[in-house]
Amino acid sequence: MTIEVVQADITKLQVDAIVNAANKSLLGGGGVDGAIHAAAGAELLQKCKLLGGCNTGQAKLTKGYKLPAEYIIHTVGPIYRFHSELENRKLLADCYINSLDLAAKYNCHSVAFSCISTGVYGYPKKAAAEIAINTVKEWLINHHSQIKVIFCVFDDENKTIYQEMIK
Ligand code: AR6
Repeated sequence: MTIEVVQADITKLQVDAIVNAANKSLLGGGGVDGAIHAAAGAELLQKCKLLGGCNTGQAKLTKGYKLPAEYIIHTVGPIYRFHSELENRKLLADCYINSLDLAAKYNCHSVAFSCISTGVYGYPKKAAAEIAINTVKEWLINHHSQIKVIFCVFDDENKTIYQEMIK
């Protein structure tokens, strides 16, 4: 199993797929979503307009357009204050599961995840990292998968948390 932590701007990563922390409209926004739309170019938004949005916990795939990554997997994390603890955990885990299902379907060998819901959506970072790491590990084992997973951390707080937990 290959799991790595990399501190980077996810739009710069040369991987088969990057996972975007989108919102239900899939029409862009701030944070990592804004960075991805800016770097991928206007064609991404044109395509996203045809996708009909995406429910929380689900995922949809587009090409990477101007990005070095071949694909973008757009997933919608839970807005922390909107849900019970149990729902939050389930919805965030679903983001990782559904994204990996799509990555496998498109024969991706490497996938980089942003720290879904840990920015504007307010998910406590430690709790989110625990779910991200455990869900990914379990998925890789259950699917006997060789996909290389990169947790792309941006802020120093997530970097410290992930590096501690991955050890
Ligand atoms: N590369 C990698 N990670 C990044 C980058 C980047 N270029 N920029 C920010 N992050 P957020 P959310 C990290 O707020 O909480 C958007 O407006 C950031 O440090 O982007 O799921 C969407 O349209 C944080 O750890 O996503 C939605 O409306 C992580 O990305 C809403 O925000 C996620 O922070 C989604 O909120």
